[in-house]
Amino acid sequence: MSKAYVVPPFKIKMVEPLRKISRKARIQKLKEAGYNPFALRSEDVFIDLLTDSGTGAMSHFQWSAMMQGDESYAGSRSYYHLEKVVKDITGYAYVLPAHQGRGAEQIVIPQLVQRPGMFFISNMHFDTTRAHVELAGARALDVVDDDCFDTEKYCPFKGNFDLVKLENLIKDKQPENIAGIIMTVTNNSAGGQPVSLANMCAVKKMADHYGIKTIIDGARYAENAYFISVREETCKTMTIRQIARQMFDCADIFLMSAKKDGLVNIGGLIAIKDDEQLFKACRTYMVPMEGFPTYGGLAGRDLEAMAIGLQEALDKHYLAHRIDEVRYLGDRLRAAGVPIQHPTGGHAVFVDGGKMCPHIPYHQFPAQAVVNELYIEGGIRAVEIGSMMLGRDPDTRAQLKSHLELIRLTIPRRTYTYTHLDFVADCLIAVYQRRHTLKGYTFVYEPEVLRHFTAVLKPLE
Ligand code: P71
Repeated sequence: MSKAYVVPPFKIKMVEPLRKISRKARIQKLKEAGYNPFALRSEDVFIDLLTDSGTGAMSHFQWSAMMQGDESYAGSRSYYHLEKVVKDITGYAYVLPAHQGRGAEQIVIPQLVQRPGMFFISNMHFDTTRAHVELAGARALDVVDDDCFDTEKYCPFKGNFDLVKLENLIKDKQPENIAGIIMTVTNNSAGGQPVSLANMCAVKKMADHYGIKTIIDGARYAENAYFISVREETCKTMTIRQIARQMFDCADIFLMSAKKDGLVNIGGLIAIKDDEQLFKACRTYMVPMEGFPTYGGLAGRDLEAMAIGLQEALDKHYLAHRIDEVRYLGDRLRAAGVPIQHPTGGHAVFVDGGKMCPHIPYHQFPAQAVVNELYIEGGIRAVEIGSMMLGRDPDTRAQLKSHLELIRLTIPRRTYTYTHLDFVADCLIAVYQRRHTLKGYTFVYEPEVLRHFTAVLKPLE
C-alpha cells in the first residue's frame, strides 16, 4: 500500500496557541483591513500562509547554538562558523552575511552595473531583486520557459530558462550590456518551480561563452536540489549536498534570503566564488549599508542559527517531508477540481485564480477576491500573486495584466501539520464551490510603489 503522506521527521517541543475568531468578526476585521490581508493583525489570523519567509520553526540545535552566539562587533567566532558552513556547501571563497535577502541584493547588484542602460536576465526576477536591479539603473528581463504559464501541464522543471529566448536576448541587447544572469531557484513567482541541473549548466555554458557573470538567487536552493534528486535521471544517485555543489558550480555569485532554506527567522547571505575584486567592493559597501562584514546586520546568535539551519535544510528526510506537505495540499485541492499550478512546487500551492473566477477581469483582481473569501471562510491568510501585486506600467501608469492570477498558499517550514493542511483544503474547496458569487475589487487608496502592501480596497457590486 502506498503511504498517504511522509511522516514528519521531527516532533514538537514548543507550541504556540492558535485562535480562531468568529466568522462575523472575520468579516469585520477584513473590512477594517481595507480588504487587504497584509493589514490584518496576525492574532486575527487562524492559519497564516502569507509567506514561508522567516516564519518557520527552528530546531533545538539552532536554539542552543544561539546561546553560544559571539556578539563581538568584529571578527566574531559565529561569523567564522557560518563562513565555514557556507564554504563547505558552496565551494565559494568569500562569504558575507546580510540582514536578509534584499540586504544581500542591495550590496551586490549595484557592483555589477557598470553604466546606465544595462540589463539583468533571469528565468524570473523576484520582486525585491527586480526592485534592486531598477534602483541600480538597470532593467530586469525574464526568459522563463513558457510551460510555467500553462498551470495544468505537467513539467518536472517549470522554472527552467528558455535557452533560445536567453541567447536571442543576449545577442539582441549585446553581451557587454548584460550585467548578469540571475537563476532564481526555485522560481518563486510562478509556483516555487524548480530549475534542472542540466538547464543551469546550459545557462552557465552560454554565460561563459558570452563573458557574462551568473548569479544564483537561492532562497530555496535546497528545495530545488531535492527536486533535482527525485526528477533528474542523471542525479538520482547523488546526495542533496552533491547536487547543491553542482548547482553552485554553475554560478559565480550566490545571493540568499536565509529566511527560507536557511531555516531562520531573519538572515541573508552573499557568497562569491573567486572574484576577489568584487568581494572587496562588496565588503567596502557593506560597512555603510548592512554593517561590518563579519556581522552584516545580524546578531552573533543569528549567525549561529543560520550556520546550523543551512545544514538542516539539506537533510533529505527533512526535504522529503517538506515537499510532501505541499504536494499533499495540492493533491487534495486537485481532487476537488480546484485549478492549481501543477505539479506543486517547493514552498507553496499556487491556485489559479484566473481559471477559478473567469467572471472577474484582471483589473478587478480575481485572485484577491479568492484570498479575501478564504480569510472569511476559515481565518486563513494567503497572498495574491497576480495583477494586484504586479501594479502599473511605470511610464504609462496603465494597470499591467499578469500572466497568471495566483493565490499563494505558502507553507512555513516545520510549523503546521497535515491536519492544518486538511482544514485549509476544506475551506478553499468551500470557496471554490461558491466561486461564481465572488466579486472583484477596486482601489480606495493606491500607493505609488509596492502598492499591494498598504493598498485599501473595496468590493465591487
Ligand atoms: C516571499 C518572500 C518575502 C517577501 C518579499 C516581498 C514581498 C512579500 C514577501 C523573498 C525573496 C525571494 C527570492 C526568490 C529574494 C527574496 C528577498 N520572498 N529572492 O516569497 O522569494 O528576500 O525577503 O529576505 O529580503 O514571501 P528577503
